[in-house]
Amino acid sequence: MPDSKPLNNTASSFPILARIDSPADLRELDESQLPELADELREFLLQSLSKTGGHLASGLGSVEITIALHYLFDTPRDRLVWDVGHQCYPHKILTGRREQMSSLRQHGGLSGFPKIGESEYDHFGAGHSSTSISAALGMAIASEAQGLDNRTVAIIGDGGMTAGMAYEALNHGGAIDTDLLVILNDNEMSISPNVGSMSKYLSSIWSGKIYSSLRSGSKKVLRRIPSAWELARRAEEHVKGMVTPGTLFEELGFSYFGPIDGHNLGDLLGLIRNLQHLSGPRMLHIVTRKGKGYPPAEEDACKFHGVGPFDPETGIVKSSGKPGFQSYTNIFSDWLVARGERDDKLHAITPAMREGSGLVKFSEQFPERYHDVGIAEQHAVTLAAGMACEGLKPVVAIYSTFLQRGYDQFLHDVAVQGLDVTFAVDRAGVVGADGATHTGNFDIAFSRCVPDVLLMAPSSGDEMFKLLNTAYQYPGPAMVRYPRDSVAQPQKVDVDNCVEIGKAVQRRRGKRTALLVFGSLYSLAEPIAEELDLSLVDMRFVKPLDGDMVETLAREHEFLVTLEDASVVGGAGSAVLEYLSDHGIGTRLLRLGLEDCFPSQGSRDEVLKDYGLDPASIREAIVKFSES
Ligand SMILES: Cc1ncc(C[n+]2csc(CCOP(=O)(O)OP(=O)(O)O)c2C)c(N)n1
Repeated sequence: MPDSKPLNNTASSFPILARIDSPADLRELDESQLPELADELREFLLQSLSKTGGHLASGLGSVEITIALHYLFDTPRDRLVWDVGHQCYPHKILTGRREQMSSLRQHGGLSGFPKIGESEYDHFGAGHSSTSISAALGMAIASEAQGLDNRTVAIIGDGGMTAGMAYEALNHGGAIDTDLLVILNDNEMSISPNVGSMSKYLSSIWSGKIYSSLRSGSKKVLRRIPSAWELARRAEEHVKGMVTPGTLFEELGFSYFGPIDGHNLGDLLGLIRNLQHLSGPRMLHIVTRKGKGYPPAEEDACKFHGVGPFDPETGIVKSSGKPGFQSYTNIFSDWLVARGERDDKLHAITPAMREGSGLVKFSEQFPERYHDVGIAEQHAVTLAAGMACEGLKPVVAIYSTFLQRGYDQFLHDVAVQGLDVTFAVDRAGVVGADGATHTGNFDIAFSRCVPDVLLMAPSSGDEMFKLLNTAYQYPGPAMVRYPRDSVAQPQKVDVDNCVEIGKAVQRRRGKRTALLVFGSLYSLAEPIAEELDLSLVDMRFVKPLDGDMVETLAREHEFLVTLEDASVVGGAGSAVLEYLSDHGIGTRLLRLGLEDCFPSQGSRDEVLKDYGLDPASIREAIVKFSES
């Protein structure tokens, strides 16, 4: 664990919270003490995250439901499955990890998500959204099959409910009688305001527009299950008429309760207690406020969805940018707007990542050509395929890790049909604090086996423009992958210049050893090449690989070294190795990249160092290899 100081959590600062080292301690409290505990938990979370950074707004919004669930359920025997997991910090604090919160998301510290190996209370790991109902249903079926009587609860947000997977699970769960409680935590926000007709439907239930018209209809549905009807009647009395049936979920086979105020502990406890007497698939819809209790986060929940360290008094986030440097994301953002100005066929698509993917400017300037499809990567990719069929020029801006969700769509809908879709693949390689679930180290391996795809990795900001132009003008599927990192600010936005497809550039001539760099680690490679007198090549393309260049380098050098910010298993270095082997070339090759692993968490530099991708380790590995 890192040597970071725990927050001052003495009894005087947090008198109730300081006594809770496990949910068993929480259950000792009198119900009347819980609102006070909620206040302390919120304050603790705020103070703690102001130092470490992290997902603040979602946790603030889920304080009461977390307390209620641990108070009423027999955790860890009963299972809680958090969707995405970014809202689980209150859960971490109440389950014995309060003192470790100062290490949250730090190198060697607590994960920012639930993690099975971290605690017996983390029943299912997450990071990607909309898995909770499936996982919880699986656990519930397993419990039933083994004759156990423990209970399972999935907690999912309205953002999480925009993904198809959630409906696949509801469709299955609603058709079998397995005992499962789904808590739908609805705050009308994904990272940015939630989108789509389901979001509108949920809001319309809450705003009461369909309250009265549904009331009689759903009573009919519930009457078919006498215990449910009786429960609904009692629960309804208990929460003073705040329970409104929701037909859509009932049609899917779930007994639906809500919506109720998810910050009112009395209502939550009353209703959940009653729901515990029911069996079968049930859904409780609670309405919460993202950022609850901290005005800066309530006003700008998007900014406080995931933040760096900030001043808790003012809400001002500490700046982390390096002067003269620009993030690859911003470079893409500038390119997209400039290219969009030129070409009204350009449509930009994001699966719920407007801010992270650098689409804010484009969305403001070209709202009619901007499509936030919700957390729906599969749909995003096939939507682009459809647009391309009809002559549009779609650009899918997607994180490497989330492209994994859209892989079949990329392969089957786009690539097989050779459709003209540009993929701007952000967060490719080491991502830093989000850790293993978000790492983008697999995209090269899973994309380069797909025929006729262009796969490129820029070595600088200026190169990024050229490779984006090349991808955009290529009349088939093309990907540009770039990391969560900054590079020297390019001179000006370039929407014209392309590079020759499949051609690398030799930037330095040296002796004995040639260093072949795929992508952003180029900036680390340059001084090493100078110092060790290496030949240095900016490979630009993983696919098609510049075979002529590889052959020439192999002929002229004793050793080849490849360098990439991606898994070495199936990575760009593997492509070079295959080429050498296929052509009977025996030159020795060292492949540097992420080893066969799920990378650790920490700052990008710390994680790169863990895998020998910091300048000193790269240098040492090359020296050792060239001497062997
Ligand atoms: C498959 C996938 N795509 C995108 C994301 C990025 N992401 C993390 S949280 C989030 C919004 C989740 O909204 P919601 O479920 O409503 O939770 P809230 O933050 O509002 O509490 C998104 C899009 C993700 N984690 N997983």
